[in-house]
Amino acid sequence: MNNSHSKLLYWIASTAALASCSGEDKPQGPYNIVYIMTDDHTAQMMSCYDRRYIETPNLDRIARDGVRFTNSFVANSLSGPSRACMLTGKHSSENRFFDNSTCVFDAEQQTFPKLLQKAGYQTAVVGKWHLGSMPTGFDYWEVIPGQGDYYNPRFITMQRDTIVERGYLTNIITDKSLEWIDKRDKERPFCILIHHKAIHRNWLPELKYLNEYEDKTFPMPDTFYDDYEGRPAAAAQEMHILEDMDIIYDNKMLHKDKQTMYKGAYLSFIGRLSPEERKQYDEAYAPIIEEFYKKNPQGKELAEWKYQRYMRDYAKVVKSLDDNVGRVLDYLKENGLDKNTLVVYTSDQGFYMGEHGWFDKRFMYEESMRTPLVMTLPEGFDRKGDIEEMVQNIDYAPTFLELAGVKVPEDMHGESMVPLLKGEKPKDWRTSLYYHFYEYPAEHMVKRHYGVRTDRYKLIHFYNDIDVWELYDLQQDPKELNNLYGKQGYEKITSELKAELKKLQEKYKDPTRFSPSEDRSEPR
Ligand code: SGN
Ligand code: CA
Repeated sequence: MNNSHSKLLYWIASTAALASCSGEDKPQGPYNIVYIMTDDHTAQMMSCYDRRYIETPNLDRIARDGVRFTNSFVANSLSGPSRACMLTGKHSSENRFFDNSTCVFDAEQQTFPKLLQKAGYQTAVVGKWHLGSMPTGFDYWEVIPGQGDYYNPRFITMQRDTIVERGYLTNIITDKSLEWIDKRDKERPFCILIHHKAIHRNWLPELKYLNEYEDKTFPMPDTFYDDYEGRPAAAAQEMHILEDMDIIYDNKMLHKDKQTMYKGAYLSFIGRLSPEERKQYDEAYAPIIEEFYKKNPQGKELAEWKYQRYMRDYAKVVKSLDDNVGRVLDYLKENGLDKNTLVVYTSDQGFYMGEHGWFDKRFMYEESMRTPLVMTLPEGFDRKGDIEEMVQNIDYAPTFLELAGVKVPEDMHGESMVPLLKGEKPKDWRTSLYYHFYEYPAEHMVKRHYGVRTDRYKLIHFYNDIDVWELYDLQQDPKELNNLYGKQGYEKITSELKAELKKLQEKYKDPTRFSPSEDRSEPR
């Protein structure tokens, strides 16, 4: 597209944005979009959502100055699928990216960055991509290969070169993002996706924070010793802190005489450090390693010890992330961009911080179906505080398009959140959410399942090599311990939820039906 053509389209887009937000002193476009997404950062580890564990002052700034969504969810709790939902505004059934292990994102399909670009926006993505194919729809991109590296990380450039940068990944992603914003064409609006690897496994901290949180003892979640009664799919997972967390790879208890499944991977990750950096790293963990092997805890004592180590390392990685979000907010303010920019902070899904005894995600249960979502709004959008309506990651695409004054394509599944940001209470806002997880058999062994969630109930069907339904009353049992499916008194609500589920599967063109024999959802 030549420059004058793109400027014309941009003018049309901004005029439409103004018209759609008409009224005195009401929002004035064009708006920039800064979308910050982390990996596996759960709301329990953000102080604006949960005061039990750590402080995240910069993330809290976003919520304090803007809005906090209290019911934000994903459609398929896994990295690639979540990213595909976000880019396309469609469920996995229609964007065809079902799981991390077998799918490649069809880069030819419609995405919101492509539509923004057509409307004259400058678009960029920096950081984790994780979709198999290379990014399309961006004027600039620089992404990490696969899951990437925390230390002295590799990046793939637009010229398809793999380069190595020195430093800690979270800082470098922010540096590159701010550099691009700084150098952009200041005549046109922009949209940047800042995609962090933090807080993904195996939680390797920035060297300056190696000793952070070492004197802190985190409270245990009440469901830590869950026995999974009445929930065979929950019992079958392999994401248990005591049983599945690797003492070397995850908990960093490196020992020359000890072998574990992931020891090699761990050595290659920390092998990226320079000799001086490695010395600093080893010195931080040495006394902990020594004490651990001397004490040699077992059973319950080992489970609780692993939990504390996990919480501390995760918290350290969040600390660098929080600093870097602060850098972005400061930059926008110092450059006068805070007034016309929507800043979004979210994660590709939630995560277990010991609830049910687990780490990882995948399940449709609350901790992993939920994802944090806070935003600061451009001037004129006076909404403040909590937004309680149920939103899902398929809603970002229509939201950003409406904000840019671009018509939302009819085949998108999501709903624009713009009315919510304007403070409206739309009467016809959705009352149920659809969810479908496919990656099985695979790492962590969470069985395939789909389901429906309303504000009060959740109905889940685990299928494939199992045929189990679960029903929860989220008001009576928010921790989802008591499976009510098939229990007397719940027949009516069960059939209502099944009817709703069927409706959603038809709406989102997901061919899965209720019995595994009729299951035609095989993605491959
Ligand atoms: C890696 C991790 C898993 C994690 C998946 C998916 N293992 O395979 O623990 O569930 O990523 O995570 S690791 O040994 O490589 O750390 S996702 O967020 O990218 O979907
Ligand atoms: Ca993730």
